[in-house]
Amino acid sequence: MILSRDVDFYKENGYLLVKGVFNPQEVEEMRNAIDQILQRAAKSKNDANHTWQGDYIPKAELKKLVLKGFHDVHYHDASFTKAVAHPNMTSILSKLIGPNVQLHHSKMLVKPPENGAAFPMHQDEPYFPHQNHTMMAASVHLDDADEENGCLHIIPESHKNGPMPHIGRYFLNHKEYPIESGIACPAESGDVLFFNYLTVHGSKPNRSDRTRRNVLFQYRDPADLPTKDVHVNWGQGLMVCGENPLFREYKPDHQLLTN
Ligand SMILES: O=C(O)CCC(=O)C(=O)O
Repeated sequence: MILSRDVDFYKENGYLLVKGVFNPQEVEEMRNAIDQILQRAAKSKNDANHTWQGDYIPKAELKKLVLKGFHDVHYHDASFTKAVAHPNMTSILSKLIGPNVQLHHSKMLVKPPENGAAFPMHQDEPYFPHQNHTMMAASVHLDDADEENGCLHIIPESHKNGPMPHIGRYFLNHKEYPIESGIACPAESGDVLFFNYLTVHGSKPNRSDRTRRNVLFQYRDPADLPTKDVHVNWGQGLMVCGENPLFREYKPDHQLLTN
C-alpha cells in the first residue's frame, strides 16, 4: 500500500497519512461497534468523560468539553481485531516498523459535535517510554476530519527532538506549543494517520455539528522493550507481523484498566 518514498517521508517527518486503508463497509462495521460500546457504557457505571484536564484551555471552556474514550476496543468487538491485523495495515506497518510488529494497545476517541474534547500538544512517549522508540500510533479515521471537527495537528520532524519535557508528564507547555503550532492533518473516513510516539501532536475541540470518531492503535517492534513498567494492560502483545523473538524473555505484568 505504500512506496519507499512514503517510508522516507515517515522517517523524515515522523508521520504519514495513508488514504483508503479501510473500505466503507469496514468503516461502517467499526462505527456500529463504537455505537454499541457507547450504548453498553451508558447502561453501566463506566460512562465517564475522558477529556484531558489542564490549563491548556480556559477553565469555563474545558468544563464543557466531552471525550468518549475506551481502551482495549479489540476486546469489545471483533471488527477492531480485524482492523488491528488488516492486511493493508500489516503491509504498511512492516515497512514502517520492520518485519516484526506487535500491538501495544488500542483505544477509541469519540469527539461529540459542538463540544468534543481537545488534546493539548504532546508526545506519546512519556506515557509508555521504550528503548528504541519504534512505537507508533495508527489513528484510524471513521469520519471525515477537518479543522472544524477537531482533526489531528502534527509538528513535522518533531520526533527528531527525542523525548521532550512535558508538564507533569502529560503535555507540552501550551504557550510554547499551542495546537496551531502543528499543521492540520485533515483526513477522510477510512484513512489512517501513522505517527511516531515522539512526534508532537494534538487536536482542537470539535466545534462542528458532526461527530469525530477515531480508533487509535499503538504498535511497536516486540524487541523494543519498555523502560518503565507503565501502561501495561491485558489488550497488549498481539503479534500482527512476523515473530516475537522475546516471547520467553519478556512478559508484561498485566493489570486491568478500568475504562
Ligand atoms: O485523536 C486525537 O485527536 C488526539 C489523540 C491523542 O493525541 C492521543 O490519544 O494521544
